[in-house]
Amino acid sequence: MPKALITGITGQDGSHLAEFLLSKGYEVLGMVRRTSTINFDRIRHFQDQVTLVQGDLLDQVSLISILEQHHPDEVYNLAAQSFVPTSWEQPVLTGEFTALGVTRLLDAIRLVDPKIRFYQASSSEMFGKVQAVPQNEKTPFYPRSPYGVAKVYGHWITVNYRESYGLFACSGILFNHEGPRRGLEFVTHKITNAVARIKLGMERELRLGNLDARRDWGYAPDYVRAMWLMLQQPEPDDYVIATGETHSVQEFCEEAFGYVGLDWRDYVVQDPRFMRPAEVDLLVGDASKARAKLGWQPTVTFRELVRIMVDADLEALQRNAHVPHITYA
Ligand code: NAP
Ligand code: F7E
Repeated sequence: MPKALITGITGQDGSHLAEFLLSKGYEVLGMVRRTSTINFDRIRHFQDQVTLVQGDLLDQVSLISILEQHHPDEVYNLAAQSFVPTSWEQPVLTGEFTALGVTRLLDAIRLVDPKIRFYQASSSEMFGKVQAVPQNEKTPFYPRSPYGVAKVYGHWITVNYRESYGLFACSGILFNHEGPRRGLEFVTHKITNAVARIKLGMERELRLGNLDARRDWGYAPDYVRAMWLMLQQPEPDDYVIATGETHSVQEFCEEAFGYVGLDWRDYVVQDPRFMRPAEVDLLVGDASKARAKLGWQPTVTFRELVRIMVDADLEALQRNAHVPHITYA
């Protein structure tokens, strides 16, 4: 039975990847950091099928100990400070987690077992102020936030450890991917949650920032499948994972409000609080390499994604599930 370690298992992607690997017959280890309150909402339904181990990307010894004690065959590094606005407020911490954390983990692998296959969660935010449209593996990076800068470091250190030490290390350059488990502060879930609340009479408006920003939004379960496919190839490599379609935040609003019979213009208010110091205006990925080499393609359209998220939010609110309000920008 192959064994995989997932850092960031409590996050959106970590929870989907764990379920995917369990369905493939893997033994799954999930690294979690110590918190005063348990935050296992996304993994509770399969928690008894995985082994949770304590560790932190800030603490190199914890990473080495986990590898020495559990001997995984594959390591998926999904842990990061992943919210772009927070990276301006906490740029040094973002660099520690999202950039140097990758080196700590790669070095632990190099020291303990260089045969381990490694996946790094790189991001379309690395393209930032895009130098070509659409973006592929050869497009130069121009990050626009401390988060994007940290991810560029994580990408290149992954490539560097592959070239320096021969590690089987892959960087997946994933464009935005969403679903009902997305954090509520990200724009898609913020919108679908507000649509559900407004539809149910629990809220009257939705305050957003830049409505013109365009993103290539896919469905998270499709994207974790691509991570696994990368580690099953004969050679390590880097891949763009994207739908190839781009939509604006406004179009997302139109689709989500329209689905429940509302006009977004009656509810959406633009609020400068949610504008960013530097914006990524347009992302659209070219995943032809992943299609050709991994046989990967998305299965959920933009319209289906919006509907899946609105339905899930309506359902959760109607059964009185605890759906928290967003408390920060
Ligand atoms: P997410 O929901 O924010 O999850 C992040 C995970 O990282 C959480 O489990 C979090 O643990 C953990 N974490 C944060 N700091 C840590 C530390 N110092 N030590 C150990 N664990 C730590 O993010 P996601 O959307 O699943 O994304 C997964 C990865 O893909 C991230 O690296 C993200 O930057 C990258 N990415 C995401 C997208 C996307 O569209 N979703 C696209 C491209 C790349 P807690 O639960 O304890 O906070
Ligand atoms: O913003 C605009 C905002 O926060 C998308 C992370 O997973 O994907 C994600 O980063 C767009 C931006 O995601 C609001 O200005 C308008 O242009 O949902 P987001 P992101 O910044 O694209 C990449 C690939 C990652 O790697 C990241 O980890 O929406 N926008 N109004 C807003 N965004 C937010 N959050 N809130 C608003 O009110």
